[in-house]
Amino acid sequence: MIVIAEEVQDALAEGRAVVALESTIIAHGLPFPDNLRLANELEAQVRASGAVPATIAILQGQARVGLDQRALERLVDPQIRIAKAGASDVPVVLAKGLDAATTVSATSELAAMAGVRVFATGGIGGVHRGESWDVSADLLSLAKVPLAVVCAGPKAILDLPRTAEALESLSVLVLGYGTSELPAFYSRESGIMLEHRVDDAEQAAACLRARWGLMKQGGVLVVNPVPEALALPRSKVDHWIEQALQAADEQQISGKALTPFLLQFMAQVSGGSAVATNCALAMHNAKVAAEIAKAYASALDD
Ligand code: PSU
Ligand code: MN
Repeated sequence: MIVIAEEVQDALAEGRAVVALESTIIAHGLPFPDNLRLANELEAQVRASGAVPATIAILQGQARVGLDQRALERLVDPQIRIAKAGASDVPVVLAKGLDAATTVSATSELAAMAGVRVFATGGIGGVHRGESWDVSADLLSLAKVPLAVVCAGPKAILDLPRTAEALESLSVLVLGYGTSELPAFYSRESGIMLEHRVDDAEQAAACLRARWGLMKQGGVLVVNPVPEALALPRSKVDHWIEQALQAADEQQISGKALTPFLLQFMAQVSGGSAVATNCALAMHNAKVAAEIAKAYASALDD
């Protein structure tokens, strides 16, 4: 039920750097055709940075680790309207022979199963705002799976203070990458200070080795702020998020549909600048993830 692309298999067998990429950001997080372009550019970025990309999705009941162009095109095909699978949905999608884009939680668990140690995405899910108790399974997978997830922080549409507390309770190691503050996805600042900071890929890789080699602990969240040039001002973002949350409330959007709805609303209300920023931060994360994967792989050689 799991198929690892040959190129990915070879890299893993030879101990070379591999970076997992998720498919929900492609299928549900961004409009067409920006999504397909980003899917290709993320893979190219990982390659240019010296690692092998492994985009993960479930197609016809097979968990695929490493996708070809046809598979990427299937993910974004508006006619298909592919499902969104979190970790707990994966067995059903496999058993029924269905297609699904995988979220951070599902991607993490499949990546780890294949032997991949580093994963790049845009922003992780977390604790939603309000009193709904909508908490992303991303947090639980992070706690459980020995994988480094490189992101630009939890998505700004979330309750960031509660998400930061939940990460701490779950014993997820959060490493600021060149920052001492939790980045807020579209913006570089959140006002939430971090306990731990690293300033390069070698330092990050050393933390991974200590966490997994010695301590046998779970996931690491590497938070990498969006590049300055494309960061959006927090006051603007907050204003758009309030409008997005109000629209979701009026239209009674909840559960799985909520995150895609909010992101789509942000894309529209920002006149596309939220999409440009989302793509830029994901590209930056792919680069940093490849550097960390290389540092981790070469340290294992020593
Ligand atoms: N990061 C992005 N865009 C996205 C997502 C992350 O830049 O669309 C997706 C990820 O797949 C993440 C999911 O796992 O949103 C969270 O959804 P939920 O809140 O329903 O768990
Ligand atoms: Mn949810």
